[in-house]
Amino acid sequence: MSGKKRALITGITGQDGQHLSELLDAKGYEVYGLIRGQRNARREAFVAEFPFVHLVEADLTDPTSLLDAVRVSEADEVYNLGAISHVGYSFRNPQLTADVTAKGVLNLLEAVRSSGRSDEVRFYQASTSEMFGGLDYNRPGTGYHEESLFHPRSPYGVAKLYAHWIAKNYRESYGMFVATGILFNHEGERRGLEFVTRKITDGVARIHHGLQPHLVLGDLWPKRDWGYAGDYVRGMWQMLQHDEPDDFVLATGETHSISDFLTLAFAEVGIEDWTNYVKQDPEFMRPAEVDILLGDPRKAETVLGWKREVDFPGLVSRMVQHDLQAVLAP
Ligand code: NAP
Ligand code: G4F
Repeated sequence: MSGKKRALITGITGQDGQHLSELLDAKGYEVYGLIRGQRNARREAFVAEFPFVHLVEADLTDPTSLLDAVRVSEADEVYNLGAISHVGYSFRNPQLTADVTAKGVLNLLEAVRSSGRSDEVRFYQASTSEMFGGLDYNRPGTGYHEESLFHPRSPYGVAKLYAHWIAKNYRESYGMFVATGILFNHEGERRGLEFVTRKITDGVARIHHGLQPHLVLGDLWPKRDWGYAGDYVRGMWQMLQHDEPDDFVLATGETHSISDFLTLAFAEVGIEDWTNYVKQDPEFMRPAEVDILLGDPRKAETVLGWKREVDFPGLVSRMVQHDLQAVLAP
């Protein structure tokens, strides 16, 4: 075996998994990625773009496959990014969300524990600002921090809260190195088209090229603390290099509405008044909404030295510029 550090990433085909694979490869890691299902187009595309990743077939709902993945990879660091991660979808499929996003974490922690290597493995759990819920009573003026009260507002948020606490429980019960990153929304050119930012930048690019007449969205007033995914995966890695396992918020400390995002995105293609290009449909509204998310990243900045580099206008601009090319690709 080479002297390289070894990492196992679940959710490797997702936005963060792609950024993290690149980061760890650049740092000289041997990267293993958990991939589910049979051969399909997404897998082929992933292999073409990330040939350095060793793929291991497994599923977060299948404990035996996870034990195999931990054993085969002999990972020093396990990053659990796999999840049903779409909040709207979680209302339509709450049981699957619980199986994957909540119990899947327990399955993976147990796989590490029973592999006999739990003393050597550092584990990252992808926790989320959705656990806070964005309500008036629990929202500090300076933004949510690691000790803020939780009040999840979706089956996804509730599943992630279980995942967060079972991860902390394995740290406290078994002395495992388990860090949780409470990450606020992070976006970029690899964001799935089902999330609002990428739906907007893809739509703006299509409208600009005459490929689509308008965008259909849900509520436009909710506010999010939006950062760039590349900055956030750096923070995940920093959490696992720290002396002690701990919980860290990653956020920008700014919050903007979907309308603000629309204004900057349309301005990028010279459209000042976007109202005629955006329609609303209840299909994209949720039974319970998270009104406003604002994070306080001071602990990560002070303890880890983490700092985000891309600001809000920079994020919108890079996504629109990317999609202006991407929508024309064959
Ligand atoms: P994403 O793009 O939706 O990717 C989700 C990944 O999970 C995909 O690779 C998917 O694989 C995998 N997955 C789904 N079901 C699975 C199963 N049963 N077994 C194994 N893998 C499964 O998510 P992301 O934006 O990269 O986010 C990464 C993690 O951070 C997620 O846990 C998310 O909940 C959390 N998070 C994200 C944000 C954010 O703003 N992006 C903020 C806070 C927390 P397939 O390709 O096979 O579907
Ligand atoms: O882009 P979204 O779907 O992201 P959301 O719900 O904030 O969740 C994302 O961030 C979380 C961190 O806080 C992650 F944990 C989670 O995994 C995911 O990555 O929706 C953002 C906002 C919501 O208020 C939604 O109601 O945009 C609103 N929205 C309005 N129209 C829409 C749409 N969202 C989507 N996906 N599609 C719409 O057409």
